[in-house]
Amino acid sequence: MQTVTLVPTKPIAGQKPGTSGLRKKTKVFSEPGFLENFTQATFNAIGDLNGKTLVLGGDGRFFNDTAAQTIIRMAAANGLSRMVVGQNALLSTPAASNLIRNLKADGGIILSASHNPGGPDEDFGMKYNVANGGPAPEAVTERIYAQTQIIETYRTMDTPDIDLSGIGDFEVGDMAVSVVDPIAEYLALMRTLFDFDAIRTMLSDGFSLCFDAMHAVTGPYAKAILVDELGAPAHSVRNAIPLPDFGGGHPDPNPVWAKELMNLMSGASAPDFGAASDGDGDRNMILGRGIYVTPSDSLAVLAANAHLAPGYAGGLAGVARSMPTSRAVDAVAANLGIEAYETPTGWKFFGNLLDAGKATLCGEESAGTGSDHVREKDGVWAVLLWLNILAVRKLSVADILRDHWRQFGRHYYSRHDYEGVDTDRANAMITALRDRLPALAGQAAAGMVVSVADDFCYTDPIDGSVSNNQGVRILFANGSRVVFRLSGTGTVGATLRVYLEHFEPDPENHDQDPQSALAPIIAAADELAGIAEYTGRSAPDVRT
Ligand code: G16
Repeated sequence: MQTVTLVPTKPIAGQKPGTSGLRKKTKVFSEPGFLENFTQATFNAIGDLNGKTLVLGGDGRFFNDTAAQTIIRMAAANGLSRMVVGQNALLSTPAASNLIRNLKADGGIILSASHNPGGPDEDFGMKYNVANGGPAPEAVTERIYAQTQIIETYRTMDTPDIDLSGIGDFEVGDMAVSVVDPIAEYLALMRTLFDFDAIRTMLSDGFSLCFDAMHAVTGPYAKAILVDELGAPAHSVRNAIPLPDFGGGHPDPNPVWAKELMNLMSGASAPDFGAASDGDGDRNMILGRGIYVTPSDSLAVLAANAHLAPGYAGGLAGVARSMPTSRAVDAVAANLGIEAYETPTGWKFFGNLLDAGKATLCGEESAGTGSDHVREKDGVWAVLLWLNILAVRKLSVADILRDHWRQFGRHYYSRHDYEGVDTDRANAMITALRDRLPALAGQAAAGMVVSVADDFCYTDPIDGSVSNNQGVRILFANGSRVVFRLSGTGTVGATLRVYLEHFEPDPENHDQDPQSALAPIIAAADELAGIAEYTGRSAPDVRT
């Protein structure tokens, strides 16, 4: 029996979990005591670990393996009964969610800073998921944060690293450790949801695809599913080996960071379908030959067509989207006669709706779509649902999208990001907007008239919890909308997000460039909020 060591420590500043766990520069996370303090605070917040099972895995970024070994030791020293770890300390976020649910585990720790870059000079992160497989709700993250403020010691033990490179069972102190295949159970779940035969036939009939794993965690999943299981040629999966620095890029599936795929899809040799996923495999980007599908449109198309996949053949109970996500899915819900829920940004807000069976499909403008099959958004799942729909409808991505707009109208949409803005200036801008909310109604800006302006406040329909200040939204008289919000996932300064939306019912006007279609709203947004003045920037860093 190894001895437990109690290491004296003190609270470390900056350990407040954000939208999706705690994200910091790797240098900060790997400072002596930092990871240990946050891990101990998490264990303290969970309470007695005796008799409990936790899942552990990460997206393979730099420090992933070292951090996993530290957490395993600390879990044993804290009296955890069983830890189930993905081989090589890898687990995509949705696969971790699935494993927690299948094992009826008490929760899980996922090591990832999602789509943020990785490496010694980049980002690291850690999030705690609860027993339903979803991100910890605010009450739990607050409890973890409270523990970081009063911590005096952390518990560990002097044990050698365990071999995570193969599958097997180990003991660390009195704790049982199982190292498991990170893909098998996830693949089994996907088989129950989708018509793999139909997809296989489509692929063998010559349908071509390119999945860009961006050197991140979905590489092994995409190879196992798309190539080995469904028969796509091996070259269909690119950048498939997870690298600690993601090959130097941002593993963020959007037109800026997945430029290589964008170029391929707009070129002469474009395959029929293109997709990418992020660092930890919960985000997705969908492309057709010569066409980019916005995440908001993707959610709407999936909602309108999900019944074509076996897992959703019974129809949808309801849909949910984060508030800044375009209202395209609302139009589908109205048509289907089902409820459309509007939640704050952050997947955790969908958890109660999914658990209560009120929503089947959920999505966010930030490239996340998912369903009640797990309690996280799921990049590979979104790709498979698209493929299933394409296999049944036998239309191109572009035709499916145009057909959708003809039926429901087109919600032109774009998000403008201003990154690394001075935090005080960004806060000042939002505060000034908030202060002027009542006065904004009726005001004209750049030829647009404001009809309603408010700061989004959400009351959870299941547990009644209230979340205030979730984003300033301004609705114009012509139905267009702009939302202002500060990101909860950045690690440097503040990131201002400006979400722009314009509804166009007339099919004659469905072929505009989104930035042109949105130009009046972009101008009005700047005039109303003083973006240039507060940020000192004349243009956004990223337009999605
Ligand atoms: C996380 C959450 C998402 C949320 C996103 C928002 O994504 O899981 O639900 O939409 O953050 O990010 P921000 O606050 O920067 O707008 P991920 O993929 O980073 O885990």
